[in-house]
Amino acid sequence: MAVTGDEGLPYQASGGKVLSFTLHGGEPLLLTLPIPNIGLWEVGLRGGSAAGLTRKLAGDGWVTEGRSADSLGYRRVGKGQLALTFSGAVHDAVDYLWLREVGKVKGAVEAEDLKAVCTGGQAQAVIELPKGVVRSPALVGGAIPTEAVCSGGAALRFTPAKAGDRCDVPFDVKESGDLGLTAAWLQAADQGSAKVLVDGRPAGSVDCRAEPAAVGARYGLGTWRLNAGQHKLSLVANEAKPVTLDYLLLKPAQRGHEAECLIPLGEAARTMVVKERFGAEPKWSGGAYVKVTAQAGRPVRFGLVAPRAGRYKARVVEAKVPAGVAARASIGGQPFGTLDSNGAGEALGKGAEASLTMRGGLNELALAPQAAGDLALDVVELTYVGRPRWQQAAALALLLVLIGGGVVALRRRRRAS
Ligand SMILES: [Ca+2]
Repeated sequence: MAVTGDEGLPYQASGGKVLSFTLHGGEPLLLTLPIPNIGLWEVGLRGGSAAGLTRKLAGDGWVTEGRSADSLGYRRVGKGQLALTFSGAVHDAVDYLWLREVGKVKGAVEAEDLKAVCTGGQAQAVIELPKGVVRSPALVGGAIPTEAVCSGGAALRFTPAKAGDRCDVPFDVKESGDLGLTAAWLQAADQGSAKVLVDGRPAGSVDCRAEPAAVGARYGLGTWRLNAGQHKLSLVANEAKPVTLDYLLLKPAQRGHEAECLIPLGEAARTMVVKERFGAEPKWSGGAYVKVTAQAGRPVRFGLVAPRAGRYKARVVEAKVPAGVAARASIGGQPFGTLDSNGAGEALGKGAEASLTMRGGLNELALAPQAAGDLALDVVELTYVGRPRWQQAAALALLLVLIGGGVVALRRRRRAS
């Protein structure tokens, strides 16, 4: 092994020098790469590609294939060192090695770091992804990784033994308030479906069966009023097949229920795309809008979480998109007017307003398209107005009974005196 010039090489070496080595099939050549912090790293090199030469990285298994010809792939590694070995019976040279950290999704609560507790089945952190995994088209734009890797290089896989098995995943909320929750999932042919609960309350369900295998799909779990402290996301298996959670996002609700935090119901998730703002697009509420490709006569449904039962003033704001169509909107079966998603380009919608009654927890927002095309939603604003009318009537009746009782008692006392 020696540092030599690049005269005998078909390329010009960086700095004009390379590490040349000759192996005789015995002890491998070991190079140690310094890793500054835990995370997902892509490792690559120039050179060391002669036929008959085997390159091997120590540590956990491959996450996925590398992006380019000189990339060896991705490894999730801790602080310390990563060993790269060359073996075979061959003469070759290495020009340089490179390390690149693959970013986590900004603000993500990595599922693999959460302490899941299962009732039936098991949960474990996984780093291996299915062969041929792609980046899901369900989330585009914004500051998201474009590579087909999990955020943080790992995910939490819940493998139920049977339908009904449950996995509780605790997560922390730092400040009390209304929080929009979303979760990213691994999708593959061997994945299953599960009901989702937030602190034991229904938050829809996910179906992670898909081909080809994909990472990056992120779906809403609702906007919830949560106090600071520990909360619980629960997965209840619909079948004996795994579901794999990549990360959670907790986003303070500034304006209302962001469309990307609404819970897709029924078929809505199949064609749903979250479009995050990353440049000169209109200023979507919360930085994103949601688009679903609808078929004529087939309503698109979302779950909308009301913090308590009562009367609300609600405003549903659509987004305008080129292939957009108009749809009749309703919440809990109460008509809401028409929203038109059609625009010359991407644009902010005007919205429609209505007063209505909602139950506490999950309510259904339905959009019935007037033709086949795209339905796009930006945000739903909910303002609590008061108790439901039946509760008001009951309170009034109770008050009248109390007053009546009081009057009777007063008269009796007067007669007695
Ligand atoms: Ca993750």
